[in-house]
Amino acid sequence: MFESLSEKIKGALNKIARAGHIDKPVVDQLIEEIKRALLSGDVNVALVEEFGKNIEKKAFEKIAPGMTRKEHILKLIYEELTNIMGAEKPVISLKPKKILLCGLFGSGKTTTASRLAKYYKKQGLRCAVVCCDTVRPAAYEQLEQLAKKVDVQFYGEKGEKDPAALIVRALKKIKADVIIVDSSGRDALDKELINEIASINSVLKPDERILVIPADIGQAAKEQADAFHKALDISDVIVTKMDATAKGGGALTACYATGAKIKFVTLGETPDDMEVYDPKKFVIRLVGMPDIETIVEKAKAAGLEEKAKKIMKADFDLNDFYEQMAGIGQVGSFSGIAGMLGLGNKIPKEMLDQQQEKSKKWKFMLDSMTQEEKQNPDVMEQSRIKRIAKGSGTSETEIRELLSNYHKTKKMSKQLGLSKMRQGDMAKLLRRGGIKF
Ligand SMILES: Nc1nc2c(ncn2[C@@H]2O[C@H](COP(=O)(O)OP(=O)(O)OP(=O)(O)O)[C@@H](O)[C@H]2O)c(=O)[nH]1
Ligand SMILES: [Mg+2]
Repeated sequence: MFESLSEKIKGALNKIARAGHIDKPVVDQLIEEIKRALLSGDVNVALVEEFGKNIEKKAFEKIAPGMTRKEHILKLIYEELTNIMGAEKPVISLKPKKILLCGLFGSGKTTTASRLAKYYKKQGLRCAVVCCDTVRPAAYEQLEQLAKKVDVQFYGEKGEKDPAALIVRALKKIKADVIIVDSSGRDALDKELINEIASINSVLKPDERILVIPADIGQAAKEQADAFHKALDISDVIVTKMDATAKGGGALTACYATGAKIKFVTLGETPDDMEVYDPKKFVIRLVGMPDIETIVEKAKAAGLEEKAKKIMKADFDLNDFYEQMAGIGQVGSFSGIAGMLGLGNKIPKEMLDQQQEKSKKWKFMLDSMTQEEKQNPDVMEQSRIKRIAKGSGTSETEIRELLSNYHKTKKMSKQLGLSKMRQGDMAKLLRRGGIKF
C-alpha cells in the first residue's frame, strides 16, 4: 500500500532512531526528508510546509519527564501526520438507509456498491444493490454478478434508459435495510451527469450521497470533491485504489482539506478490500511503528505526573486548581492524578458528582477574574470579590467558598507532599480539611 511513501518516511525515522544525539541539524534533516516523502506522495505543498513548521516549532520544547527527546519527536510526527490525514475515525451508522454512489468513469462505484453491501450485511443488515447505470451496457451484468458473489439482493432493468423511473419501481419492489444505488459515470462532472444524479436524488431521497474518488488522482481529488459537493451536496467520500498508487496520501489529505468526510478506503479489487478509514491506524502503518501509540500514552501519563508533582509541591494557582477540580471524575485529569498516587477510587462518587456541578459555576467566576487575580489569589479583597460576583452572576459567598477551597487544597497539598501517603489518606484528608464538595 503506497509503499514508496511509507518506505521513505520509515527510512527517515530509522535514521533518527539510530542517531546518538538529537540536535537541531538532525531534526532539520528529518523534517526535510519527511517533507520530501510527503511531496512525492502528492501531498499539497502548503500542508507539507505547515507540517514541517509545526514539528520545527515543537521539537525542542520542554519534554515531559520520563520521555526521551526521540520519543517526543516521534510523537510529534505521529500527531501532525494524523492531523493532516483526517484526525478522527468516522462513525458508521447502522440504521436502515438508502445510499447513492456517484463519481466519474471507472472510479470504482460498482465494485464499491458490492463492498458496502458486504460490509453492512456482515453487521447483520439486509442489503440490496440497484443498478441505476443506464448508460454503460455491461453495467447490469457486472453488478448482478457482484451481488451474487456477496449474496445480496439485486435490482436492475435491462434496457431502461430513465434512471428516475427505474428507482421508483425499485423502491416498491425491494425489501431491505440498506439500499445501495450504483449510478453511471462520466468523463467529467458535466451538466448531463449533474442532471442525472439530481433526478435520481429527487426520487430516491438518499440518506447518504457518497462520492467515489480514485486515489491515483492524488491532490486533484480536492477539485473533484469540491465540484461534486457544490453540485450535489455530497455527504461522504470513499477513496478507492489506495493499493495501486503512490499518491494515496495526496488524495486523502486533499479530500480531508475540503471538509469531506472520508468514510472508507478500498485497497484492492475484491469485495473484501475495503476498510473504515481510520487516520490513526493509517498513520501507524505509514510510519511503520505499531508501538507509536504506546509512546503517545506514555507522554500523556508523563503529563499527568507533572501535574501531580505540581499539586504535591502545592505549586498551583487558581487556573490549575480549576483545571484539576473541573476535571474530577474525568479520565486523565484529577482522578488520573489521584490514580497515580494510588488513591484513584478512594474519592467518593457523590463528591465527584457534586464537584462537576460546582465547577460549572467556578468557570464563570474564573472568566470574570483578571490574570493577576487568577495567578495570585492573595490579592483578592472585598471590592474585587464584589466585582467578580457581579460579572459572573454568582454570589460573594460562593466566591469566598472557591477561594477557601483553593487555600485549603493548597495547604493540604503541602501535607501531601511532605508525608508519604497511604491508600485512602487522600479522601480522609479531603474530609478532615473541611473541603466542601
Ligand atoms: N487495484 C484496485 N482496483 C480497483 C479498486 N476498486 C476498483 N478497482 C478496479 O477499477 C475498475 C473500475 O471499477 P468499477 O467499480 O467498475 O468502477 P465504476 O466507477 O463503476 O466505473 P464506471 O461504471 O465505468 O463509471 C475495475 O477494474 C475494478 O476492479 C481498488 O481499490 N484497487
Ligand atoms: Mg460502474
